[in-house]
Amino acid sequence: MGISRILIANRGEIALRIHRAAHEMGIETVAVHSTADADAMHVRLADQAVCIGPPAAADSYLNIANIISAAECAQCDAIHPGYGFLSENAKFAEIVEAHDIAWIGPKPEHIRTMGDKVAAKQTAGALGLPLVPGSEGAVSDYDEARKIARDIGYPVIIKAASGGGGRGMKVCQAEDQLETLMQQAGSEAKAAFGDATVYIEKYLGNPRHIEFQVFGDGKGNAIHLGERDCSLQRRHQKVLEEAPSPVITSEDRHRMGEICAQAMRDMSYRGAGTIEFLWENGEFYFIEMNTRLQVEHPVTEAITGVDLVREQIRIAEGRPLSVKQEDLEFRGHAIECRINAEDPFTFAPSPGRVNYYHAAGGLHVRVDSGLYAGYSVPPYYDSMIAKLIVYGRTREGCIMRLRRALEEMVIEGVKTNIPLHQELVRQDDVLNGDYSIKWLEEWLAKREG
Ligand code: MV4
Repeated sequence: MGISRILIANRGEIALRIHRAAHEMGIETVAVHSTADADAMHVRLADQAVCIGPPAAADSYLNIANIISAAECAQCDAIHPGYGFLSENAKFAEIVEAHDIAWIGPKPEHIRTMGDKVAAKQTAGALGLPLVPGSEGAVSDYDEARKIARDIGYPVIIKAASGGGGRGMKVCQAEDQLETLMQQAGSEAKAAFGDATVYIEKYLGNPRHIEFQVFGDGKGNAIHLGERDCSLQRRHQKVLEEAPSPVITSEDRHRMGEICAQAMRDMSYRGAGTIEFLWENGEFYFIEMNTRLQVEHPVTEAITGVDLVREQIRIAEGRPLSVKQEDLEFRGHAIECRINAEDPFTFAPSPGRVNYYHAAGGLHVRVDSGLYAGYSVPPYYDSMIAKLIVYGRTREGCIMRLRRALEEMVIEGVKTNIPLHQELVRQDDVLNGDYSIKWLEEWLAKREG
């Protein structure tokens, strides 16, 4: 069943990204937008646009009834959720499918399972993915918790089953703090997610964040598209991502990638997925799976040549994967810089009018952004306003080109973190690929002096 009109249930650069893939396939697009986004580029480019509510995301981009109404009124036969907002809402996916609208995303049951971190870990373990040592499921009993912690050894980390993105985690250094920290983690999780369930893992002190991109056709065929290294983060917000990881060998890529792809075949996974690992001392440890397209997907596109959004749409149409594992090649190196409207030192958001905009260009330089001169960055949403993605045959060449591209980017009227990126790509540790998940925050602390 071919798709002829997609409702894009998102905003900003990802809405543009989806529109572009759709139009290249001869598919029409319908944008939805809040009143704050009436002048946004995604609204201008789409074939039609429907206002779905006031600025607050809860009333617009998260308003399921209004989005479904817009899809029905505009006679859309598919919905793409992008990332964030409703992209990992299993209930929304079910509602979309119940309206006979194709859901450009994973099966609702898989979204639900992976959204529960305890169920996700159990599923991953059963599928043969290497896990962080820890409790086999949820832990509520303190005696049981003490036993598990003694078994795996301190320090341990207590995580919320409904958490993710780093929220609701407590590191416990010794047994005398275990009960207190479990109580705290449980009540914080209850307040934040309405679910006090927690589990325990060995705390890894200095790992890298490495994630594998996977795709399934929903019928038992699946592939992996290699890994991305997303270790450079501040407060669980990724700042710069690269593919391939500077520390992963070709042998490890093929071995772990194949384990991931096989896991997806075994569960008949459908659509795009990302399997997240912590990597320490040469070992991979599964932590979570994301059942959506990710912000950093372009670095994978750059080194594989595969259009991941086109692939998502094809799969939603019931077509097979367009590329076989044995035909996939990982070539060269790509780096993405997330450009945010924020103060490069205090990180305070900096919404407002963009007086002047000039995007970098040239060979192997891609800018995904809805910015234009005269656009006002609204204060209601995420501060990411552009992604700069640069490719090179070698990592060194990629970094030299990235420095050049960062020099070319001009955004005036709002503060951006471009100066931060310019400094970052001149640090020896970054040049050497010698960084863990702690590097960026430690560097920022030193930089403040
Ligand atoms: C961990 C960990 C250390 N040990 N689990 C943070 C977000 C969530 N996805 C998992 N997280 C972590 N889990 C164990 N057993 C350290 C982190 C973590 C982290 C992970 C990835 C990227 C950045 C991070 C920053 C702080 C902590």
